[in-house]
Amino acid sequence: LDSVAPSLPSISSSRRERRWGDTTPYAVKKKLQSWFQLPNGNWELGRILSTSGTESVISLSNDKVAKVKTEDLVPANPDILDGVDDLMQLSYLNEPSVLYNLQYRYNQDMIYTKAGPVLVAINPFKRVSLYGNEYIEAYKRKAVESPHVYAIADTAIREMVRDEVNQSIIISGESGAGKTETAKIAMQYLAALGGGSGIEHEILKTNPILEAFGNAKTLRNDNSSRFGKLIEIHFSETGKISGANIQTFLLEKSRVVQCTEGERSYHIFYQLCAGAPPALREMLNLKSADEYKYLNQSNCYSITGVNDAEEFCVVKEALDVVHINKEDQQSVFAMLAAVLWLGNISFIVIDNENHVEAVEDEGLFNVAKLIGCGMDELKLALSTRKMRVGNDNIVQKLTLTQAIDTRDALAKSIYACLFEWLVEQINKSLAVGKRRTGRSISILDIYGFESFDRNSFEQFCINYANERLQQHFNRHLFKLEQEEYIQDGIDWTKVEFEDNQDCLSLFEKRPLGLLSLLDEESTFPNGTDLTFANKLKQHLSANSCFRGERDKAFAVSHYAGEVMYDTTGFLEKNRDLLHLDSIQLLSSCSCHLPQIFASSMLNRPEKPLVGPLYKLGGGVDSQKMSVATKFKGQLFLLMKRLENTTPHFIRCIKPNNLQSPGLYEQGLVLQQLRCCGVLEVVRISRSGFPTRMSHQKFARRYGFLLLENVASQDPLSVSVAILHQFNILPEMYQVGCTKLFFRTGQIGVLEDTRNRTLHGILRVQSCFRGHQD
Ligand code: AOV
Ligand code: MG
Repeated sequence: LDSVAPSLPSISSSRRERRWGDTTPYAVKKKLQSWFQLPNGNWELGRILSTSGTESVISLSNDKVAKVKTEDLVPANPDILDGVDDLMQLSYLNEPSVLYNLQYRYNQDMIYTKAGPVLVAINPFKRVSLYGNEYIEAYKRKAVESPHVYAIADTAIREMVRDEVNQSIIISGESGAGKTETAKIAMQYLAALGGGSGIEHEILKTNPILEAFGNAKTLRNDNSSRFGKLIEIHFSETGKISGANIQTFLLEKSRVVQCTEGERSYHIFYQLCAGAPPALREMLNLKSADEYKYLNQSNCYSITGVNDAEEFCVVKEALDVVHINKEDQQSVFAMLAAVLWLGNISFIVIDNENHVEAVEDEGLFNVAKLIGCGMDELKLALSTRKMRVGNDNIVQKLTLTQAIDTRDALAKSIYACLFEWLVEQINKSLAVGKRRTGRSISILDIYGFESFDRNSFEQFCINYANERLQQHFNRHLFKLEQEEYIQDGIDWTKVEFEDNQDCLSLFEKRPLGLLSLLDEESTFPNGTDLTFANKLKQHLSANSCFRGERDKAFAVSHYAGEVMYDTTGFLEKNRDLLHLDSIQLLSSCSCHLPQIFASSMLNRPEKPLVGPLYKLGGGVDSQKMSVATKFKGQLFLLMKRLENTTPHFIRCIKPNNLQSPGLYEQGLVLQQLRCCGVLEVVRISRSGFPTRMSHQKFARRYGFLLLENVASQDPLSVSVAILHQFNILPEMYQVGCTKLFFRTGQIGVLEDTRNRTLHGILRVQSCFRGHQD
């Protein structure tokens, strides 16, 4: 005890939050390795030198020793378990052991680790040599066993064929954790194994296109997806890819006109400005990115390591591959240029009531030319609004704010329609042939959980989507699994998990939930962001997931942490109005894309047609669905679709916030592991009974191995007789009313015996036949 370094304080138990410490009593023995937490929160490995009463003395790697409370020590695993490829194999399952194991592997570029049924992927932020044809071949031949996205994709294919059930690969994680890259790696494998028809090349080329139009640099991720995506890849009965279909969710369109300092708008704008060849430049009257207001407001033009001009060529080639012809490509680029030029249109005040008119400058001229309308019509559509008052049509002049909003709404709509149109063209090209095909594998990659200093409507929607996805994950890995045990009456102590139902209810409850209240306030003519915020505080303050904040702000306790939202702009973004004047302008254009956009807006009931101002078709208000409600509907359908598939979960983890390689921040990793429930999944899988078989099937499959004749007995008795004969340890299985439940690996033992016996029987039979001949 004399040698205790006085500089090291003893560590109190209050600081240590051991949310899922191992329940096995930990006999503190001399020489055992043990974890203890440093004041900075990191864990350090020590060896126990002595224990007296409630205190222990441990030696650290740097030859120092420390006195700590014995109860603060957390058992460490023996060295031979260093870097196991499935966390289930750890003898001691506790937070520091899991963190250490993942870090041990990460330091050797082994970024994938299994956590029971879930694949954990830690973003390397650098090229790792784990991909390509050789690896694909190896996983296909099952020559390698280490956890990998390829192995997940391989399992999905096998289970699709074996069980004739559609599969899904569901990728989640925070912004910048690596979901989109992981989705591409999975697609690569599916394309390699199911390739042959040529359609796989098209499928892979959708990635650069959708990333160019739907990804942008944010403060969290240089290539952040600003839309959600589900790609469903169809396979024929012979296991070949026969087509695909892409569904996208809620593109963040505000980014087109508004962008935070240090972030960028969509990649395609910068690519076009940097990479358009001279003829195209001339036709679009294209300038450099910094001359466009929509792009120069955030003061960020380039991304380290990315050449926008080169990317532009990649995108053009990809557009060729998915059969978007040159003429359509030109129209696409013209629409992009029109959006950029729209941002440069300015207004001047024309009377003493602050009404404005668009200035006849380069901006106005170029937009009119690019969308194919007259300058006068464009000017009118941006500075006035037609209204119906009683039986009269009147024209109202707009103020500066109204005019700017109208201009920006037009730019956002053109861009969002362009995105949808592109996805539609891609889907036509990827369409599954006439012959009905077998099955599909869907890959889900949505925008990850986001928490910035300032969070708006976009983060509100993105985080809501993540909350839904988290519930799907929970349902499959905890709820359904445990319900099955309980339903079948087996002995089972429930494993607790963080249920996020309360937070989802906060969003979805009617009439007093975030979404309903938002919609209600959005339809009130006098509703403002402030009245909305006040209403939330009035009705939701009792909810434990909700906290009213100063002014127009409120906070939500998400599964991944608390996020503070600023309601500024919520109502307008939720209403997403595009005035009829703008739609009419687009439909009168001579270019075909604006016409298509206009008709898509007019034909869909949920599209921008309201406004308390418009009465259409016999005076009935055409009610437009709000953005939030539409999104909620999409998410429900998505969940329903996923429910009908066998899910394979991949959890991406971001090891640091600097997007830099080799940096593993324990606290950050731990927080992600905790909030997504990875640790509980391991716990359930380890103590659970992942293999199950009905008594009938079990009796049929193994009954013949019995020494005594059991033909007359019921399946349950046969099953029990088999278990006894083979001395399967009682703790390795559970007998339910309808099924048998086994721990991992147990069924393999029986299968081996079965195979050996079958081979034996066959050999005996063939010998016997040989004698007869
Ligand atoms: P995300 O999809 O999860 O974020 P990404 O897939 O875009 O994250 O990954 C962010 C960046 O991390 C990529 O651009 C790569 O630089 C790097 N990265 C990720 N995975 C790998 C990998 N396996 N190998 C090498 N680098 C990788 V967001 O879309 O923001 O939620 O909305
Ligand atoms: Mg992404």
